[in-house]
Amino acid sequence: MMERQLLSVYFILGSNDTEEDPLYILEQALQGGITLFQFREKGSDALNSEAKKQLAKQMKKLCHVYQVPFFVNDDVDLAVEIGADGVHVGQDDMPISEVRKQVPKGCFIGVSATNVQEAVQAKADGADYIGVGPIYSTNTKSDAKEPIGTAGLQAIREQVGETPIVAIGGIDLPSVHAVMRAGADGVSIISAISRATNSKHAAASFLADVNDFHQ
Ligand code: TZP
Ligand code: MG
Repeated sequence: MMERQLLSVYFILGSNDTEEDPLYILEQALQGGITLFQFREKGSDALNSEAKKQLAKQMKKLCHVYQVPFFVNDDVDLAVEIGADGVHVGQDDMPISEVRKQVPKGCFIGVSATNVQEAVQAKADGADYIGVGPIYSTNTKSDAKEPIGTAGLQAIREQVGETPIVAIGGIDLPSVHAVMRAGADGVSIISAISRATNSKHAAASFLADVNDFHQ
């Protein structure tokens, strides 16, 4: 498991999630106070091999300047190669037992879940945290499942006990309180930070709203 405070504002970014330089957007988000970062490089014109690795290494370095953990989505080999702090896998990616064999001790493993069954299985398999969603509809993930709403999130929370949960999918500032009330430990966000007019301000606002709830 992981310290649940790290999930408070879990920012995800790939080069297709912004019109700007992704490193600039990441630094803005770090200055605003994100608590964890995941590099998720997706889409038809996503970076590959060396270019992807170079961007990942720069992002990791930047995160560590701000003492924020750096995670990689899907690509376990990349995560191992560049020494990421964690890796996040979906239901169609490498099974967690296999991921555990490949990553060094202490590397966090997160798993996505859309329903109670997947979440209970992820917990049984030893996930350090579960990414639950999509909570709301989103344009960011082309193959996103049907939104489960806060009721779906609450049902999962009731079945997984203390396992850390971060909620994902269509989350904006006004939805933070509902998501936290339903049992999330934090919010995972792409577009509401990456495409904000001011990403630093957006990240800071999410942090303030999540912290409000923690108190
Ligand atoms: N997994 C479920 S929804 C989603 C992912 C990666 C996209 C979240 O992006 P946004 O822009 O915060 O809705
Ligand atoms: Mg995946």
